[in-house]
Parts: sequence; structure tokens; C-alpha cells
Amino acid sequence: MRFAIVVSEWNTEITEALTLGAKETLLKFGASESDIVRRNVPGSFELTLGAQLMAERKEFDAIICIGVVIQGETKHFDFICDAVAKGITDLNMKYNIPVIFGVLTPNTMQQALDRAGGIHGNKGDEAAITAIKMADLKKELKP
Ligand code: DLZ
Repeated sequence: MRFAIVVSEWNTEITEALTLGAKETLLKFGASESDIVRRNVPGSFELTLGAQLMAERKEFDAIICIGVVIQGETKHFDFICDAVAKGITDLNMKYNIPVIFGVLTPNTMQQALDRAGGIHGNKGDEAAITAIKMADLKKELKP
């Protein structure tokens, strides 16, 4: 199977840890380096278009979107989270391939660290496992 990973450049300390977790999990379950294509986008808001550009290539079994949006004092958090969640949902339907929501939405940086290899594990691993499971399901149910 081939996987694309689209990574937001905001909060790179976290997004790099999540991406590493996702990549290591894909490799552990049998993907090779050449089966994984990674591209960056400036922020989580841009994950949707980044994933759409990947989907249009029609060469991936699943696309993993990685981002971290930290709650701030303004409504920016809500706008970005709503937009990316809706955007990714729509891509799943439009292209009929798994596009995985690997976006953390914590209140604090500590909560993000806890989920990027800290006490709550690495959500990048979970995103990769979800990608594999959904790509498998799609193959199994293929008409
Ligand atoms: C502008 C912005 C802010 C305030 N916070 C975040 C964040 O916590 N995480 C993230 O991934 N991106 C953030 N951005 C950038 C937006 O996602 C987007 O790149 C810009 O609004 C430009 O479209």
C-alpha cells in the first residue's frame, strides 16, 4: 500500500513527533520508505488542499493529515478546527479514499506534548493505524 502524509508547519515540535510516529508505524506494518510520500503545508488550515492535491494523484491508498491547533485567546482556533475537520470529511467522500484526521486540538502545549510521544502515547501512530485499517477495509469491500 502507498501512503501520503501531509504535515502542517505550525507547532513543528509536535507535528514532527506525530509524523515520525505515523511513519514508524507504517514501516512497522510493512510499508517501505518509497511507499510513503510526505509534503508540508504552512498551517492546519491548508491541510485540506494539501490532501486534495495528493488525492488527485490517485496513487495513494490513504492520506494522513497531521496538524496541531492550540486553543488561543481568539476565535481562530474554532475557525481552523471547523474548516479542517469539514474539509477532510468532504475529501473522504469526494475521492472515496481514507483521509485521516491526525490533527490535535489541545488547550495547551503540554497537552499536545502528552499526545506526541508523551504520557498519552503518540497520536501519529494511531493515525497511521487508522489509515491502514481503512485502506484494508476499502480493498476488502471493493466491488
Ligand atoms: C494563524 C494560525 C494560528 C493562530 N494558529 C494555528 C495553530 O495553532 N495551528 C496551525 O496549524 N495553524 C495555525 N494558524 C495558521 C493557519 O492554519 C493558516 O495557515 C493561516 O490562517 C493561513 O491560511
